[in-house]
Amino acid sequence: MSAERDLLNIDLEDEDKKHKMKRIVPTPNSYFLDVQCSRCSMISIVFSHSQTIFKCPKCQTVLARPSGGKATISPKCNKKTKKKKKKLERDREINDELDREKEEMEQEIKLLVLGTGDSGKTTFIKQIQILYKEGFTENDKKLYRNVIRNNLLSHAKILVNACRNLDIPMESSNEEIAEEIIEIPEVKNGKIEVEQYEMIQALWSDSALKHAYERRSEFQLPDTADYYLDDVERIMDDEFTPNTRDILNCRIPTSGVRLLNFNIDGIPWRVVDVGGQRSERRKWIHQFDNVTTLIYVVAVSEYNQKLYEKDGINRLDESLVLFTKTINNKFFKKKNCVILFNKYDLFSEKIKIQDLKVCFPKYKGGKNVEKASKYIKNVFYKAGKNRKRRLYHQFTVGTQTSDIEKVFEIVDKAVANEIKKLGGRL
Ligand SMILES: Nc1nc2c(ncn2[C@@H]2O[C@H](COP(=O)(O)OP(=O)(O)OP(=O)(O)O)[C@@H](O)[C@H]2O)c(=O)[nH]1
Ligand SMILES: [Mg+2]
Repeated sequence: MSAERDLLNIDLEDEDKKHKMKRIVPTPNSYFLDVQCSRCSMISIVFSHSQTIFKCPKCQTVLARPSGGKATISPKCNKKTKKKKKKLERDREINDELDREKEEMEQEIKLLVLGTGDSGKTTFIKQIQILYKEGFTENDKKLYRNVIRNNLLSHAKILVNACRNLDIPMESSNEEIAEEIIEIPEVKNGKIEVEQYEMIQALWSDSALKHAYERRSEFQLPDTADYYLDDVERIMDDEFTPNTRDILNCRIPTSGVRLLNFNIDGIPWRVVDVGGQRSERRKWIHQFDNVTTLIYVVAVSEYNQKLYEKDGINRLDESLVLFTKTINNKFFKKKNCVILFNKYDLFSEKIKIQDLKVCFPKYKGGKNVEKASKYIKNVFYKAGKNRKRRLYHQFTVGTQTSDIEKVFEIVDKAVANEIKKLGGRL
């Protein structure tokens, strides 16, 4: 008699169809569950009706105890539902991603650029964009065109107001124009009417505005105002596209934090730009981790100017106080720092007319560029000196690319020294 089925060679697929899935333990209704340890957070699989004490394999905390029926899960040890488990997995993935990013960041050279508002930090970053990246895109240029045209309008308004506040009379024919200019709101798409440009031109050729411009240390006017006011015709042209110099001279106060990644000889660098005005400085702390070298920008030409944010405070004084506080912060106590004594072009012109004594009463070098520069350098070095780090410096004109190229030779030295201090690792 032939067997209907070959019991020695069962067809598993066939067999599967005949039997329903059976519970391993038919009763009671038991299952496995994930339990998170309250001490070390490790998750273990626990049998719901465990008949022995179940301990966390990592830290030996008791996770579950037998109770005759369903095991009792220890208080504070969380049972993980499917939903919670998914969330946990997601959190773990995010954490892994963050760890990976952190590891990458630890392998790159990070420069943090600090300094008071208007000192030239963003200009330094723009120069990196020119030197180590592809410069400015068409989109950047469009954006800057709008900003430059609005800047032009706002410079004219500031000067008109200054004439009024400083009692400098304008030509009578310009009084009416001045009235109109003040009323023009900020333009959205950079489109200023031809008549409005002509009004700006007429006002700028008035000796009153030039006189107010000479007295600009008594009010707030961007340093590059004359650069644009001298070139109204080109800027008003429909075809106007800003060139590199126009963009370097353009002023947009930074709000928040801006990062720029670039490569030098295959090594990744990251430079961090922050806003320097008082209200921006509380955001700085979030950038203090993993800094390789600090770049501190001081506008030396500000020695006779007052702070934009608070009247009565000398800008160079503010920069020195901020430098002292920052460099002695626990994050930077052992970090090398490169100080850029910026706006040297404006400084060397100004010092011929106004003594550095207005800012440093003890200074005795007179209206001498070299002596005044050396004095400022010494004051900053004295504030930042300690045996655990090196200070480097350079007098710069931030808008000149060749100056910033030289700065990078110094930054290179500071970074190399930092890496050496850390035994070759970042
Ligand atoms: N004449 C002259 N102008 C400079 C120099 N460096 C920067 N500027 C100009 O100074 C203005 C301010 O420069 P920014 O780089 O925007 O200053 P910042 O430090 O980033 O300012 P915040 O973003 O407000 O902190 C811009 O109009 C620049 O073109 C310099 O060395 N000489
Ligand atoms: Mg800026």
